[in-house]
Amino acid sequence: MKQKFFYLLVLLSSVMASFSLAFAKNDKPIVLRAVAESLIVNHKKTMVFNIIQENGQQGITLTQGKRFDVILRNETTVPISIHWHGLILPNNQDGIPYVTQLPIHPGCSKRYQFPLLQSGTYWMHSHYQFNEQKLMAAPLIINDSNDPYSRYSRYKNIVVMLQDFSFKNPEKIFTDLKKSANQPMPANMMAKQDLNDVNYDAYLANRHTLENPQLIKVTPGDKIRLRIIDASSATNYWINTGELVGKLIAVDGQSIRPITKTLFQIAIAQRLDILLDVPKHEGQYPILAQIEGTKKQTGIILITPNAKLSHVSEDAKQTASALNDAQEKEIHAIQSLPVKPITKTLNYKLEGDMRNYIWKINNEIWPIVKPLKINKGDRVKMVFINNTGMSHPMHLHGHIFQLTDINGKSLSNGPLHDTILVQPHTRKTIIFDADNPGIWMLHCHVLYHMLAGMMTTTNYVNYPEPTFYKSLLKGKINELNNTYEN
Ligand SMILES: [Cu+2]
Repeated sequence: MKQKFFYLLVLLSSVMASFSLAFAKNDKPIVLRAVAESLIVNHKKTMVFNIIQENGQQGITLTQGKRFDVILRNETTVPISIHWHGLILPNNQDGIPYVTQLPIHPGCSKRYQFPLLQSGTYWMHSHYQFNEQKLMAAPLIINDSNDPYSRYSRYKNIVVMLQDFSFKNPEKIFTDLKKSANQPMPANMMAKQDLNDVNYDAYLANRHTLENPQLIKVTPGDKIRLRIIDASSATNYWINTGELVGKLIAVDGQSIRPITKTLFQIAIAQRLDILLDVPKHEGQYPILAQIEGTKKQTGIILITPNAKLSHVSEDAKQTASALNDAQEKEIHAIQSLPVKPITKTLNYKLEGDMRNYIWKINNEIWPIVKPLKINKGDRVKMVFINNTGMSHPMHLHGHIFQLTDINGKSLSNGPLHDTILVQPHTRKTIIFDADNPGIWMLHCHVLYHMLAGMMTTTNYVNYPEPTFYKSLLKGKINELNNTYEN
């Protein structure tokens, strides 16, 4: 009897121990390390940034409905501030220096916690100065157990992160842009659309060029879900799936009515989820990304076990055109925003002063701005009017919006996005519901345009403004230097 009781006790305590272990495991935050590491590009060794877990894995894969619980550690020698791009989250978790938090000092860390409301392909990148150009970015994937194309199914998930790379220091790229903008432009150049500001040394797909591409082993007959992320600082691409016909099923993490073809457009900061069927025979299948307005391309290579690898050139046969609105007109959201009257209209004029390489929104240069305001509960209409000769990938934080109108032509069931490319001399209208109070960044995702002033915030009425944000808007930037999270 006594012995039985003892065994029962042992059993009970072991059950309780395993319960608490399971709990502890569940509760444990994921550590993300912002690090500097070496990378070989064009046969040259260079230092870049990365965001990795303790096991070395780049970025994170999470599950919808679970909590985002991350301890971000700055193991670099520069201040950082990481933004979780495309996520609907509480404003103070958004990772924006001097707006939602202070930068994280080298050697310091900060914990981020919030429920994961979405699923799909997202990413993270530093929002601090030039960090992003030095590759401080990583994938952020959220799986959904109900998604028929998720990792819970027979689909093999392959993330392809596209980045532009220069050996030149990004601060130098920026000052050179300002200098060259001052030079008079030849008359024949004036009329042309301006596509690429920066002449990069390399274009990377998962940190490889096509000269030494990432080879991804696949089996004949495999079903693939590509998750393509344009994590470039200033480059838009044409995605070419080549021999394999792609089925575009989601854009910016939002499901769409599938579109089947081999050529897709991706603008800076956007994501495309594309399904592919690997043929039932051996072969190599390059997935290419060609830079708009050039012949240059990058990409990864899917290869079956017994296929012979043949070299894919970094130069395409033909120059790619500029991205256009054809894909946007073709995409239909699976779930549109519910019909509701507009209660607030905000106009954002995108302007540039090319002579001084200054980029503006409503004639304001960040951070000296007077943000437009919305009320919680508003159905907001935002109109982007691009009066410049360059396209601007406009990103609104903390919300998903629907594209409803291009140049006065309305779209039915237009695509949902967190970032849209506004073409030169084009007007695009988006709508969203103001259901997430905060001070939300609204900016061009071309890093150099953003740093040259093309950034503002859209503020909810009565949302408390942090002291550092108020100082920033007053231009008291010197007071903010050397203030960090602690
Ligand atoms: Cu721009």
